[in-house]
Amino acid sequence: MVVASVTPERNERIRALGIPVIDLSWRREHASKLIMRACEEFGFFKVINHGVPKEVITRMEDEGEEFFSLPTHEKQKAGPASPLGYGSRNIGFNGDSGELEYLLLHTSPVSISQRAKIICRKDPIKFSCVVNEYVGAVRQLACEILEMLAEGLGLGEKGSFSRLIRDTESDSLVRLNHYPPNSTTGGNDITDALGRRNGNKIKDGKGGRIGFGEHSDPQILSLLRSNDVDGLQILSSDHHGGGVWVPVPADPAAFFVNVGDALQALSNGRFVSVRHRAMANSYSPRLSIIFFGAPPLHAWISPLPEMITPETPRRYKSFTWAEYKKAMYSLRLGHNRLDLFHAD
Ligand code: GA4
Repeated sequence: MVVASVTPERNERIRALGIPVIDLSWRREHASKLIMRACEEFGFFKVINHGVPKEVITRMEDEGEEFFSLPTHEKQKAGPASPLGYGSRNIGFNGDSGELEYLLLHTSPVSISQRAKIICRKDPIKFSCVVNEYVGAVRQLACEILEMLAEGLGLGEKGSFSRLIRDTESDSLVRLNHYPPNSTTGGNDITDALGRRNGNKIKDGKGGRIGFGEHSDPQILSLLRSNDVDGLQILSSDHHGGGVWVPVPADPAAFFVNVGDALQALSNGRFVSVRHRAMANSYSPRLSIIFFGAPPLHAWISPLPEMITPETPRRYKSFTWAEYKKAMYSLRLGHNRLDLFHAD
């Protein structure tokens, strides 16, 4: 397995200094330099003063909370996720599962308004407006970050990455994940909010329960925001070539940004797609909302010519986003799928 730019130093730094925090009100060149560094070293950082209005976030969170508080039979009308719609425990199509329920939506306004009729019978128009507004604001933030990365790389075209997710045919998704608190009752005959029977949980080897298993995001850039409940962890390498899970403390006022597989390929491995997971929390419900910025299905993902040099020869083949999606849906969640696209 080839792990791009993963060094012991990277792990040391993240443990000593914590998760990189970028304040978008800083001078652009300064913020841009730090974003570049975070994407090269960890593929992960946190942004504050990001410009997404608080009310836009609150309205989206309220819609999510309202949906997940519906009776199970009502939520199930919006499922099963195939892959879009309401899902409970099952992730993808190859036997992965987690301790969560979720709503997975395509971000095209047409798709949102069609889904809204099933997800929110009470007021589908309001639901569509809230989701469109959230997606618009977060997509804009993602584009700004991608433009800073293009500038940082010295690319002639600052829209080299962002144009892919600004495209009206972009295959971007938005996901609402609800991790209910675990039943605190002992014994094996208790069924909790997800219909789980005690004893049937995936553990991390240290007694922690995994809510959503280890994986990298396939898209270009993901922007995650959660309520004040911890759970997110990112994988960082240790001195022995193994991995160390670094917990990411919740911060409802921030967005957590991670590089996806497609950006690793476009940057010829300069930016790294971070592996991450979510732990299940025993005490409080966790609600996270993730925007996955993706290219159109027909778009070619190919290392940018500027990124191919005698010192850094081409690392990935060219592939379309549709081809990559086909591969990802045929594989397990934790698969290092980008390895299948290495240049010979
Ligand atoms: C991981 C990132 C996103 O949540 C997601 C997931 C998708 C799904 O839940 O349908 C996948 C997973 C994710 C990667 C491998 C495949 C597809 C589940 C799975 C086992 C929506 C995405 O785009 O890829």
